[in-house]
Amino acid sequence: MKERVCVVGLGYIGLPTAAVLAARGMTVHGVEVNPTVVESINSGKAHFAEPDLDMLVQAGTQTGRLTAHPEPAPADVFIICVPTPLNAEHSPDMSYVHQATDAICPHIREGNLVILESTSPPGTTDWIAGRVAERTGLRPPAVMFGHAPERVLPGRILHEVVDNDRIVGGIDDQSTERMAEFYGTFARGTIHRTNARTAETTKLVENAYRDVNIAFANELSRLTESLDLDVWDVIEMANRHPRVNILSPGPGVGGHCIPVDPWFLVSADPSNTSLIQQARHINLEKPEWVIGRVAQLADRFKTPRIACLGLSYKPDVEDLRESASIEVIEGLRRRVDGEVMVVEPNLPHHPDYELVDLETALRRADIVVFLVAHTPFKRIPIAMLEQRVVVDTCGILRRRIAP
Ligand code: SAJ
Repeated sequence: MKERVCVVGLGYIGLPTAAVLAARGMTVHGVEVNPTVVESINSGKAHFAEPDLDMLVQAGTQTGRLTAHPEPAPADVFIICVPTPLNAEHSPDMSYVHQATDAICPHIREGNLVILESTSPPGTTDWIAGRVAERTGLRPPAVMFGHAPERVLPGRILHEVVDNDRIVGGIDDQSTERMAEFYGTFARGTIHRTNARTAETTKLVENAYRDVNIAFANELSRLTESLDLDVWDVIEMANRHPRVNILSPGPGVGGHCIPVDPWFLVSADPSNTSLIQQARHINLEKPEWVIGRVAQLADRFKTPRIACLGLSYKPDVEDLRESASIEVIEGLRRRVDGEVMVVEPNLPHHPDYELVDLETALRRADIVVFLVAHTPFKRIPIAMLEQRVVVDTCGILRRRIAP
């Protein structure tokens, strides 16, 4: 018999997961606190852009296997996919996980599996099991609990939900086995079994690893500037070594995960995370450094016209979460007495910025600042950049493709 699944939180992870499970024939009861999102999903539309998601949501709602509601319902498997943001002190705000746990408690029955997919500090799955026991009287092994971190890349979510390797960590062996069986019904990647605390920590470590490595590249971009060298040349040459693989510098680190998750490790053990903390600071300072450089170049012009190319947090997506480009653009608007034009080919419009089309911006600009390596920017003919001061924070000139 196909499982009944209750997915709590229909955001960037919950909705694609719910839609994939429905496509596999499961009955999915999605839970979302935002009524507009509930309405949108029930009418067959995703509330954010992600390749192929609309199609899958529409198919799920048409077959009746995917429905969205304000409240949870009884199910065989509960999946918690709610946000775990940072609070002002850089420690995790677990209030949504706590609310989601309390909301599912009245529906939990013996034999159920409760999965936490939200990125969480070590020990959260144990906390959920404790809370459920307190509220329902049901203790493991009567109910099973585990963490399965999501590791999908925005822009490729539907592929990666299915194709990525999965880590499943239960609070006991029975929970781990049950999770492996559940993920095995729709995941094509290898399923790696571990315990809940290891799974929770692994996810944080993956994103901290990326942050530390990007910080290294960002530090190199400043170092090479002061040595009057091209950072892209240095990285390209160094990466010819068989055991060196340096990432790319940029205007800063954006998105909802990499700038956030390392703090969860720092908050779990501040005294043993000095490298992780330093990397965070290096990446956080990068937009200000870019602003300073552009402002210095702008001094040459009476009323400088600056074209900022790219607003999203990474290439070829419309996602603006924690975008370093926005920080740079805001800083330039404050610092430079001139015109700051914003180009973002992935968005039709933006509430705060009047978007300028690429050609107009290039024609008008004295200074061109590449902030995101979007594909259309890689096609800009070099002749269109002549006579302009170019600040290339993301290596566009390196990554050019023939128009
Ligand atoms: N960036 C650089 N230089 C690089 C690579 C990235 O500056 O060489 C910047 C990007 O421009 C962007 C930020 O880092 O601003 C993050 O982009 P990303 O593409 O590296 O990662 P995300 O945030 O889109 O997704 C990450 C992924 N984690 C890892 O690759 C370890 C994804 O697999 C996770 O599922 C996701 O975080 C998440 O939800 O945690």
